Amino acid sequence: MPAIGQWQLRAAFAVRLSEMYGREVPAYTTLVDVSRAVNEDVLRARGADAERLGSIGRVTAERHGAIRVGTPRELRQVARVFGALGMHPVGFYDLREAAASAVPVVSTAFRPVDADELARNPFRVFTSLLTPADPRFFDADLRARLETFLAARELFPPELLALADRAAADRALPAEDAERFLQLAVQAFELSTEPVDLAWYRTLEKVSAVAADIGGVRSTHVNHLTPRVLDIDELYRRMTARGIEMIDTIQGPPAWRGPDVLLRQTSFRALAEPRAMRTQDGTVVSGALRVRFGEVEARGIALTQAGRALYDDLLARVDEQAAGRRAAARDDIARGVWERHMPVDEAELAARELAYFTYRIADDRPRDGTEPPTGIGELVRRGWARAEPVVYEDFLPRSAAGIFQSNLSGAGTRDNGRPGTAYDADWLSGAIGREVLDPFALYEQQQNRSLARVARALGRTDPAR
Ligand code: OOG
Ligand code: NI
Repeated sequence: MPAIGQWQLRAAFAVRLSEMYGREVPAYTTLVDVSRAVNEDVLRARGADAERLGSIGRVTAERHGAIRVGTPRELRQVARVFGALGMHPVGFYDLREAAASAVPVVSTAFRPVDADELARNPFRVFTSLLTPADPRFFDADLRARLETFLAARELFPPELLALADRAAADRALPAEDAERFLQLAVQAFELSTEPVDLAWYRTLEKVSAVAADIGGVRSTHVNHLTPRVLDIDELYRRMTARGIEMIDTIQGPPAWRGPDVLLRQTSFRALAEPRAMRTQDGTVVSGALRVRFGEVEARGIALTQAGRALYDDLLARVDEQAAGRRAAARDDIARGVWERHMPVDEAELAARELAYFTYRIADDRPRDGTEPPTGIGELVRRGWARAEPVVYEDFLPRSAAGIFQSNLSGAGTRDNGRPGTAYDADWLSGAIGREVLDPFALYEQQQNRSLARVARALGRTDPAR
């Protein structure tokens, strides 16, 4: 029997997770259907241009999931499961700081990192780790109870982890083992039918709905699964027309006439889901919890550090001008700010080194013996090389916090008078036991490699820039 390679495992896992989640949250299936319809319409209307940030095949299959775990030990196990699928931790997000309400987690995203792996299947999972040691949210007593509860549960069966380690070591699994691995992996993220201890859940919920969702139950589950859409404004209109109540904004950059950068996301709150609950006297009753949601996203061009600083600065200006105004007014304000300060085309983004591109030598470059110019900008302008935008593969802390908050049942409580526990990418690397990669470094490397290839093709030793 042929072995199943890592990217095939990743693609199969994404499909099966999607089927499972569609059974659990039917509105997700609607979202996927509407996304697909919008993508087909955009492709028809814009032709090849619609595929500038990824082939329609990639975009249609593209999903990100979100999961939440309680301890570094659980996170290390998650890393083994995703490592089997060729996904590595990239980026550090501190949602405790990005959110005004109580979102006591720090996060990373597991994703493929090589361009060809991303092209094959870009499946990624935003993964959050609870921070019981942060005294702004948990007092010493609650922290101790929470840590004891978490230490006693098992999210991933040993058989799954053993198969994951084999897949990572061999970069593949024999077909039969692959089947077993996929079954166990999907199962690990299903909503459990085990009764929820109601008193314990409510205790945590008072502090934070996210804390209850993570530490109030003895298993984990997919929190949401997000399809990618080529026109998120149109998607928003169509979902609203179907009577699905969306949150009142699209997070991230505004819709405008210039290039799409980074990430735009929006969501709706899923319906309450039936969950068995154990009351204080031990009886099991049927209850309902409303913690999961549906999210959709449109991806744009990856920004450099300078581009990101510009983005953050523009957002701050929009905040200032939009303070106290309605959400609709904010969109107009944001568009105005973008018009004044954001480059209106890719060429300017590249020239000012605000965004990442990959370059390749043009097939139809001049062949009449003329000497090519120096500098990648000139090479592109005079038809010697082509620039293709690098897609943003990561997340935005502020949008993530916004999505978290807009879908919480209550703000929870936080005591900002106490100093928070400091965490950063290094700490998270230690907790996972693998390096949390820097997204900027990954994009930069991709761009630099392409520049080196152009230089080589022109018989030069220096990279083209
Ligand atoms: C994760 C929220 C962040 C995104 O797309 O920004 C996220 C969560 O709710 O667990 O998924
Ligand atoms: Ni998400």
